[in-house]
Amino acid sequence: MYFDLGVMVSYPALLSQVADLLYQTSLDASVQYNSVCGVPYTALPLATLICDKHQVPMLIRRKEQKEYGTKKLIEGLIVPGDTCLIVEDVVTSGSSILETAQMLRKEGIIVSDAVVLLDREQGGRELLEESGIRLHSVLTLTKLMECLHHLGKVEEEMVEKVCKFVKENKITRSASSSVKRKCTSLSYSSRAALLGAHPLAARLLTTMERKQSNLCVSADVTDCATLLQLAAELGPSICMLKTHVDILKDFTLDVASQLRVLADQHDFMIFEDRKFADIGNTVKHQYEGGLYKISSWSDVVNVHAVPGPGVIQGLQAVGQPLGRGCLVIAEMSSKGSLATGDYTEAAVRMAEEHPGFVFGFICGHKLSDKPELIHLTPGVQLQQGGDGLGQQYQTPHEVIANKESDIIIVGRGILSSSSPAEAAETYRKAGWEAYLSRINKWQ
Ligand code: 5BU
Repeated sequence: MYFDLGVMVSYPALLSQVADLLYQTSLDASVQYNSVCGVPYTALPLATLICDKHQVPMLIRRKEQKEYGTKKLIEGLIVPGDTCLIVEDVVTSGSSILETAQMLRKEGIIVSDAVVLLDREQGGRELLEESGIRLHSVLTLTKLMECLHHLGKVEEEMVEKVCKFVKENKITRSASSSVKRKCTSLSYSSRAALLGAHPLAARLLTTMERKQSNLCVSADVTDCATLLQLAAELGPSICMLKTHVDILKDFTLDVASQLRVLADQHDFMIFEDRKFADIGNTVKHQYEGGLYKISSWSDVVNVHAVPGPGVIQGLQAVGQPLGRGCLVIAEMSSKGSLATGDYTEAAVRMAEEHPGFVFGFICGHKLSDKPELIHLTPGVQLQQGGDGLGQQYQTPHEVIANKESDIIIVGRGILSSSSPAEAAETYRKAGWEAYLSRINKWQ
């Protein structure tokens, strides 16, 4: 069974009508995007027509890398953090859309939706969904056959034959995607029990399941009394409290001890968001000494990958004997972040190579198929948007259910509420429901 949709380019009026239908389908699904990219080649003119008619910027995916000049695989203005809608003519397994999405994602572009003229209903929709891409189709094969039959163009017998063929020829998942499916559907508690899980990750995952919380509150306040009050009030709702100790105007080690007591009492981890980014020897001092003595009270710290593995090894020398853990910043939530593509991939490798100390990532979406690693995502609020200074927000559902991260990090979404405790409960429930919908998807 083959659909030769390439022939559409010879019928300009038809091509233009198809472009309109694709655009309308994305509107009906309320898809938001900043650019459009057609899967080469048939969908290229369709994307061009949509972009021209509706004045949307276009991105072009090259099929072959240029051998001279920029060697770029994506042409057009790339703005990391922007969202791109993929356009395609026909979908069978979804692999061409996925390839295009991977190339765009490598550049830091968000891809969450694709629109297609014809869905052959052979498993592409489900496979794309596993990779966080919703498929919107103008037509499904069943609908097409119904129409053709209704118009007297095909016999009943042919309709049945086609439907039978589709049913019997669903695309089977590749080994790698079944691993992905498996680890996406694992519960926090079953991941805690995995061999190779860092003891701190195992403790955290167990706490998350027990408290039904994948919420980390970012306690970005400037005085210690407010910090301690927040820790006491929000303690029951959170699995982790994130601090920026250097914005506190009255920090003392006694405050750190009081915070530690609250953390133990309410069973949450303390995460000092220090973002170490120097050579191993310097970060060792910054972690252990100075005014803050971070290693003495914080369960978790994080590092930028930019200095190379030495930054982890320096911290590990101090933190591992104390049972502490570390997160590698593989992506950032801020607009224009340079932590994308090859950098992100190298950061993931660096994390995976230090299992004795690193137990996860700061990132925008799931990056590793190792279920013992934990993904934490900042830039979360109940409404999408930004803060005017580069911060970009995704919703808890988007982060946990669609992007398959594990923990939402929420600051102002909770702190600027008149009742932070109530707001924290709202976020806890939203994060937990998103987690349940993710793991139940495959049951
Ligand atoms: P917000 O109020 O929810 O926007 O606060 C987010 C917090 O997460 C804030 O403390 C940031 O320093 C921190 N953060 C972030 O927003 N984005 C990142 O990529 C990283 C940390 Br890493």
